[in-house]
Amino acid sequence: MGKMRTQSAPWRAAAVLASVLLVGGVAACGNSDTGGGGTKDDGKITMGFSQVGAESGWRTANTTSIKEAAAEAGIELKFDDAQQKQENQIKAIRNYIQQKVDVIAFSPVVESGWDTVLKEAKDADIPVILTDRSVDSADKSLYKTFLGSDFVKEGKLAGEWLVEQKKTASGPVNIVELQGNTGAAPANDRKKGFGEAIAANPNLKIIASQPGDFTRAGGKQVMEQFLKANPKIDVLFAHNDDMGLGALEAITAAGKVPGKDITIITVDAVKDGMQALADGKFNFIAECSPLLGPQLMDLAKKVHAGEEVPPRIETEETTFTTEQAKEALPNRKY
Ligand code: GZL
Repeated sequence: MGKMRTQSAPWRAAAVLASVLLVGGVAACGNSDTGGGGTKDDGKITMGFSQVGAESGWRTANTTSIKEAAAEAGIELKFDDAQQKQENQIKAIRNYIQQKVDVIAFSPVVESGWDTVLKEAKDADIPVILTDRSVDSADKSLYKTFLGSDFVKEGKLAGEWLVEQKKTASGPVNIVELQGNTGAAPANDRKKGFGEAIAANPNLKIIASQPGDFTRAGGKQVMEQFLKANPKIDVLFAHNDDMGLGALEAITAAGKVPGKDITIITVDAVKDGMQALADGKFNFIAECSPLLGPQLMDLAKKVHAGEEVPPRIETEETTFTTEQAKEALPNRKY
């Protein structure tokens, strides 16, 4: 500790004034966007949000919905894009805990490996809301609620449509499957729902299934491999539109007609996917709504106020055929 020097009266008054201003300044800074967090003096809620990434049209629409809804709700949003890496999400959540935000919300890129950081948020008395994707934590007290879709149902609807379409098939119907990123709830659950549904018709066989990471590039690359390795492919089931759109390029390059030589079923129903469906390049889409922002902000306010909320809130969704896509396209919000 440096030697403390006494000061004359005028200097001492100036030093006191300076220290008061400094403390006031730091306090003001502490509530700014750079840190400090917590409910702002004006009672504004601060939310820390960790997003999976920007891998698909669905994700882009989801991010837009969250940012617009936060602004609309007057919620201070701290937003992080994890580039599809769990370690980046864990880092972001720890930053939000340090900043003492009022609420943490995130879309877990994979189902497992969250208990430790969620326990840290719970110990810091910061409520957590899961949105879009869930986690496999046995301890349900680690988060307040889950807001999103029933991915098993989406896969089931896709499979049931195919069973109906192929009910008169006399021989094997070869299916290839483009999965979402390994370990992701939508990948695990869509695969489960689809597989259970097509079991109704033993002619329907999944001959190849690989992750395409929910991206167009991934869908194209894996579909190229499928086409090289399998001379007879009758159906593609892609866990999202973007992988299906990437696969279209590979199918066309292989001299096959998408939607005719190969039946294509996807999930999401984002605009580009709906256009492909309307054009007959896709044959069926199970919708998965990204427009979770307004509900998320309502939940954040309730959770912050200490109100009870349901443990799981599922979004309303439907399915589309080519004709239905033509009708729906003009009014699609995403
Ligand atoms: C589903 C969401 C999935 C979308 C993909 O809720 O997690 O991730 O289906 C997105 O398009 O990449």
